[in-house]
Amino acid sequence: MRQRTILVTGVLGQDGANMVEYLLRDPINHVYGMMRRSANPNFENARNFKNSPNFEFVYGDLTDDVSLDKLVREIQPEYFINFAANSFVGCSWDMPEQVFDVNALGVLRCLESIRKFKPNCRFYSAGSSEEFGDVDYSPQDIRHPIKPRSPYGASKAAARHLIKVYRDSYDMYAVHGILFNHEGTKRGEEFVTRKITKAVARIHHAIKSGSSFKPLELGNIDSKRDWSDSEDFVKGVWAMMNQPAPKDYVLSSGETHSIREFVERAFEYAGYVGEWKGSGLKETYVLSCKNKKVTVMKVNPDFYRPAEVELLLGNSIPAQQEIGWIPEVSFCNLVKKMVEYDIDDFDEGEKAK
Ligand code: NDP
Ligand code: GDR
Repeated sequence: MRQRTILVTGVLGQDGANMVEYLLRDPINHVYGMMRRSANPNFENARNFKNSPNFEFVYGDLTDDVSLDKLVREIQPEYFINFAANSFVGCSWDMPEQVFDVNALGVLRCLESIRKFKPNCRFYSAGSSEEFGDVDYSPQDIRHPIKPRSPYGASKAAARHLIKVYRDSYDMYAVHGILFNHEGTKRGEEFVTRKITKAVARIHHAIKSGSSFKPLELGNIDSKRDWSDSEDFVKGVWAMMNQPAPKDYVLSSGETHSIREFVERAFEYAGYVGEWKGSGLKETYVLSCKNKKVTVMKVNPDFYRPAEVELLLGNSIPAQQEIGWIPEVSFCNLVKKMVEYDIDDFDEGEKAK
């Protein structure tokens, strides 16, 4: 059987791993998963595919054009899906140069490797709703002005311009999907959704065993995000890569919810009813539990950002109508799935966190 060769970067991260799992459902696909060299790589997200005969790990780094040239020259991929990035907005003020090097120049390096060694390879660039920043209108669509609020958002905006330039200049099939927040059971623990569901699991197990626990600490609980499931989104990314001609789309759920609401739903799915007490920096979330009031969340200003994106709400109707992408997992089902997974998966070593 003829095989289709696909290079996926960021393969140990959330989207890269979900994309590989999705692609390997079709035996025509042979997937090379690029990882960067690390002293202690975490293969947790790759456990379902790392031994698949249609999958191979390869080393590469978006900051190293030699490695990218070598991979594209030798593998000759038909598709190059770039999920690798420094993806944490919160730390992008602390290391703006590194974020730009990986997220913007990294995309340039990928485009150059493709231009030189496999010009008909289809390329995906992982754009972000953070490019919209301080938004002008809701819901945000593909025509919304680019107004980033963080070095991360600015780096993704730069990548978006590069994609357009390479598409126009070299007739390359390159797309820059504008994806709103997407989560799941492979989500990194520094992102707010997973931080909450991991804490809910930890607190739930402590309450059950009658032991003490530290409350969850969060920053701005009033910002609003348009959250979806990463497993839904990788299908939309693949659809974007398989159009007759390259065109960028927004993927989003079309609903927006505050962090505060995510906290409420997460404790609710663990079986608790809570209430908000106090305000501002003194605000807490308190559960009624075994006839006692227990504080399970408090505000910590250390988690505030120098500039915040207050509201994101995306319009993915064009993607649904034109490339047939259908989101399947609702906000409530996403929260429920993450909470149940983290409660079941809870390991005693996490008690200390
Ligand atoms: P993750 O942070 O989970 O994964 C990013 C991956 O990139 C990690 O595996 C990381 O490797 C790898 N990486 C980082 N730097 C480099 C480098 N210099 N060279 C090679 N690999 C590198 O992100 P997600 O899976 O959530 O996101 C995928 C992409 O989509 C990212 O580009 C992100 O910015 C973008 N995006 C994500 C959204 C979301 O809500 N999830 C929304 C919109 C855009 P390591 O494991 O070694 O750290
Ligand atoms: P975001 O995701 O910045 O939207 O970027 P994150 O989960 O980090 O923050 C979402 C919102 O929650 C607020 N918040 C906190 N965030 C974190 N991480 N930790 C906290 O303790 C906390 N308390 C409140 C934040 O201020 C923010 O308003 C994600 C990433 O996946 C990007 O790579 C991607 O491009 C965008 O989504 C779309």
